[in-house]
Amino acid sequence: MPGLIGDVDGIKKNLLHRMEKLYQRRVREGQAVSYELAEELCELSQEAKREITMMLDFQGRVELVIIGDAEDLDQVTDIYMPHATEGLAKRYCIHTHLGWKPPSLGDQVSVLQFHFPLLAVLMVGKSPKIPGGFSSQFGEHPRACDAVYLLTPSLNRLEDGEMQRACDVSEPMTARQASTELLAKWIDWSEPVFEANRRAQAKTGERAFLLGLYTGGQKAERELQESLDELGQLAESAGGIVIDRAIQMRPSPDPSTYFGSGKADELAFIMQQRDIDLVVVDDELSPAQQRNLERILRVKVVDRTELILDIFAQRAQSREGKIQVELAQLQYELPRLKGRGRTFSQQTAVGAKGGIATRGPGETKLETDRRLLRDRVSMLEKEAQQVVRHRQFQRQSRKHAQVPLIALIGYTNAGKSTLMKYLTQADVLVEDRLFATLDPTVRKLYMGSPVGTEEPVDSDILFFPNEVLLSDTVGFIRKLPTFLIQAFRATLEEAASADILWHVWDVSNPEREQHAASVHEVLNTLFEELDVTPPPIWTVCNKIDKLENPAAELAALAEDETLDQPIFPICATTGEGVPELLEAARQALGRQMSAQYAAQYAAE
Ligand SMILES: Nc1nc2c(ncn2[C@@H]2O[C@H](COP(=O)(O)OP(=O)(O)OP(=O)(O)O)[C@@H](O)[C@H]2O)c(=O)[nH]1
Ligand SMILES: [Mg+2]
Repeated sequence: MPGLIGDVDGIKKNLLHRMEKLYQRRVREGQAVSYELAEELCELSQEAKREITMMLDFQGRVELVIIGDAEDLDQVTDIYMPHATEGLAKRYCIHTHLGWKPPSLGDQVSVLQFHFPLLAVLMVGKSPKIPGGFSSQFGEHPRACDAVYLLTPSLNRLEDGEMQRACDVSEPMTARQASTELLAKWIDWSEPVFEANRRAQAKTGERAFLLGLYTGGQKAERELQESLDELGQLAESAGGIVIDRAIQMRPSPDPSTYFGSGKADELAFIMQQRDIDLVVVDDELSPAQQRNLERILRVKVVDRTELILDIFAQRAQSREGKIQVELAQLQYELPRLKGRGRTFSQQTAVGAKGGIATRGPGETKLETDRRLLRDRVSMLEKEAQQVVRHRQFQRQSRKHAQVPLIALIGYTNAGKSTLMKYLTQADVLVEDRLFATLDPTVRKLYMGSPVGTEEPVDSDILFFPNEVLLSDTVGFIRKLPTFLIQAFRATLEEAASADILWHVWDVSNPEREQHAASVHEVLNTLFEELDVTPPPIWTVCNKIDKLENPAAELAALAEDETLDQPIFPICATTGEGVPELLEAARQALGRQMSAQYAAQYAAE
């Protein structure tokens, strides 16, 4: 027996004693509310001027008594979650409302959130409209408990066949009437309500809801929608199922809750209604914003960064990749460690397997203190430095052996790995999802004889490279947080040291300009940090097979002065345009190597 929980300050001793005795009460098995218990609860509430919440098991035993405003029942979850496998299910709740307040949307959210088959709201006070009291209408003597509402879960079928959960609120009834209601009826009904969506779904995965903030302007709205589309792809890449999205209008983010708490209850209700497991916010949240939003929305909240990190954690295979991802995750988690207990009833349904944003450094991170994590960070940093050194060494031997490097870079899903595969038959992963590639791959590419074209060879070129190395790495995305760029430094440094960068660009994507801008932004940050002269960047316009009007669009691209020159239209799946790209690389590298050779020769 946990004792009384909540705000008991200033309550008189004899009242406290009576409250403690509530634990000895029992509601007859099968009955929802007993008249005597309802009366006692209302009397105590009225005298102590506190709301009382009571949790009972299905046999009618009192499990928990909470004193004070338990609006979001936070404490209840904290107490139950550690040892209740199915959360608060298999319990129901009786709750008093002071000041003749009818059930709120928050009460309805609780029914759905905690899987209560029933929540009884007892009105405390006197009805201002009915002289003599509410019960008197029914020929009863009005006493402390004068009106009871029963809240129960129910289901609606939407047009597309999806089941949507709802909460039915009964007409008010007297305590005597409520005592004739059978709990069993609600228990039998509630299970299907909570299970409906999951069983109806062929696919399994966490149900994600996207939230974006609209700050104004027409362009901003389009960008927001595009960014949300991409966020949806990210959520799906992480293994989630996107259920819906919502946009909040605000001139600027609220510093403590990001979205502002005005519509909180409404949103919290939608989350329960649609059986949402996690809310994904299209921006970077501060640790406090994230915590507050989780409290308000009552579901797990992750931001864009966390989602990206989660995908990275799933994909990283190589030692290097794993070190970089863990480092990034720890750096993200460190400021968020304090007070972030993720205890949502729904999470436990999938939690065993580890849901989105629960993978990675592991559950132990919550128990481990910051100091240990800092130690881990510095250890990983050392390892990462070793990777950097190892890479530097490799680079030197490559330079020494005069094997040039071409690095593929570009937005995620642009087709980098497809091109790599086409050119080298490398067994690399090609997938229509964001961040398919995470671990860097380097393959040899033989450049033996001119391929395809018959262009006149420059007299400056003394020889051509026999082979080059081609590297494929992690793709970029908009709003890529700088600490992630830093964590992936070893990989990106490799690209920065290349002799040519092929910026693979999906020209069939309507957001291609935004994509190119994001790629340039990441590259600029990188070059600035490394303080190196950027290698020449070529624009490789991929997926030309998907263009509706290739001739006109390619002509326009060729004229576009904002693009890095030269420009090569290609189709990485069929190889169209690839010979021209290769031949140009062969010549450029031949010219570069010949010049180096000549300079060296002159010096000697
Ligand atoms: N139609 C068409 N599809 C392509 C072409 N090139 C690549 N794709 C497809 O685009 C998707 C992404 O290709 P990937 O090669 O995995 O892209 P990536 O740039 O390596 O992406 P990340 O590894 O996620 O950064 C795959 O479904 C490819 O089959 C192309 O020229 N035409
Ligand atoms: Mg790839």
